[in-house]
Amino acid sequence: MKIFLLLVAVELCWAQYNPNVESGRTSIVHLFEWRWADIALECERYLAPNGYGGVQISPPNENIIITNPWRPWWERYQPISYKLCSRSGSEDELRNMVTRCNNVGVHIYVDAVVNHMCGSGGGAGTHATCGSYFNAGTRDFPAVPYSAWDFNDGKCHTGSGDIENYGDIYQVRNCRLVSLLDLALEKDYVRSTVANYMNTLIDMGVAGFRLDASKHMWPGDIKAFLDKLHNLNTKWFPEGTKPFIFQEVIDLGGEPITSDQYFGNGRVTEFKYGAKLGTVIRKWNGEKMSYLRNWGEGWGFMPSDKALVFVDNHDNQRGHGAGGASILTFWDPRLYKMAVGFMLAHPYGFTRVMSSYRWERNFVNGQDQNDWIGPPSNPDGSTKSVPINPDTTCGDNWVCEHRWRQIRNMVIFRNVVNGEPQVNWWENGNNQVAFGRGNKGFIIFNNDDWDLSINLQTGLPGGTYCDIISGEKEGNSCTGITVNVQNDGMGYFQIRTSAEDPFIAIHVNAKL
Ligand code: AAO
Repeated sequence: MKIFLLLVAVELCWAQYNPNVESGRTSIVHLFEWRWADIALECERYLAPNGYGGVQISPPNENIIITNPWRPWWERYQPISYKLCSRSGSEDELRNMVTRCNNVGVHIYVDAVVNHMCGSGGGAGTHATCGSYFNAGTRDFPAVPYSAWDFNDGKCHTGSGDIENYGDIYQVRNCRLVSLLDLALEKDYVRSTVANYMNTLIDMGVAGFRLDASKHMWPGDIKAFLDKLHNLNTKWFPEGTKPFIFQEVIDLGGEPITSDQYFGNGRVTEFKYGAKLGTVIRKWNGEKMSYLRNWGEGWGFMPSDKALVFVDNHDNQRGHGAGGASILTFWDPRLYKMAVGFMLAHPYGFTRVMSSYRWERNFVNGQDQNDWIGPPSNPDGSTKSVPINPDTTCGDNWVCEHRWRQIRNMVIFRNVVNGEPQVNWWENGNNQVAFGRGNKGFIIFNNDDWDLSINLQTGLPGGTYCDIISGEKEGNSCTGITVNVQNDGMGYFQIRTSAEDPFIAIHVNAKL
């Protein structure tokens, strides 16, 4: 009986909070707007060999086609049905990708848009990615099917029918987010329909879900459809495994809806993480890296085992969502690599790496007029595939941050130090900091405007290590900086302000 209760407790503790990555893997990457065929290849040729645990994919279900502006990325956040054809590919291509990725130990996490359907001004017709008919004006989505009964219109009491005040929890959850038709998730029919959609994906082999716009759904409604979900496909997961759930709730403080209201359902996105880390690394508001000593819960973040963390996401890298100007992205590569490096070295949270495409920005009064631009595409609107250059970077404006040596090697670092405590913190009172992870890895940053040269306790066994930021271990030599650690664990580090990347990281698997 005792053992049984213990097992139940373990199950309750882990269940939907467990990312379901293969043992030894600790991060996922958001391959924003990638085609399923490209993701399948990427799992096999790059993600598996480099220790990535999974991929967050763009919404796979049918969405509205918007042509003014031309095929914006955000049309995929306007569902028309739960049929599985999208700009990323067909249902067959989706299934093929899930199978091939799972077969190499890389799992798939679906961005589930279930709070709403398309915008109220979406019109009527068959301008949708599987060609299904719909009428936004009459709330008719026969391909699901949903009808006017299945929406919240009657429950919202704002003049516009849209959310007008984030201080009012009833508006936020019963009214339309930017005019998107709000589903009545208190209805069992809607809950079951959403659960059926998610179960189709679970049966296909996906490992979990990002729940889009969770702030706009009542936590109890989310729980009701989660309770209807199947366990994961036993072809790839142990019997009785629940899907990993992470809910998109933007909580930067100052609103009545808070992240902790959602902990019962699964993990929650910690938006404070990227907003604060960006401020620190940019040295805005008098922030310095030394203050990162108690990074994590000490900064008022949610408990580590509830947090999904990231430096930037597909919204705030282009001024949507929240976080503001401090958010670091690939547009500031030197600072960005430091931020991602810090995130991947630090034990807090479950980490997600962003992988983006470049677009032509056009700032007017600080606002990017081109924040809508969709993925690299052909004139007919189809998304371009991701070409790989001889030097392993990506072409055609796919940024592929996850292939940047510094980021990829830090994903491996995190796997190597997994489970080790943070130790040997050092700081200079400004922007030079260092810390270790048990006796497995050590990282040091110089974000000050003067050179750093110092002997520090690394906690590592004596030997010669390859810095995995300036290079890596290749055969029996280092392609970048070499670090000597004495038998007492002391190591000498030098980082000039002129360094391409002002940080150094070493771990036991990159020892000569
Ligand atoms: C598009 C058009 C709209 C049009 C609509 C319907 O842009 O003009 O009305 O179609 O025709 C994405 C795009 C939207 C797009 C939508 C549908 O971002 O532009 O609308 O697809 O195509 C809120 C939500 C959050 C949401 C975020 C964008 O809470 O869930 O807005 N993110 C997800 C997705 C996102 C997607 C959707 C949801 C919809 O990741 O890609 O939208 O499926 C406050 C609130 C936040 C709120 C923000 C932004 O944030 O707290 O909850 O996020 O405002 O409205 C400070 C505050 C901070 C505040 C922030 C911004 O930082 O501290 O709390 O300022 O004011």
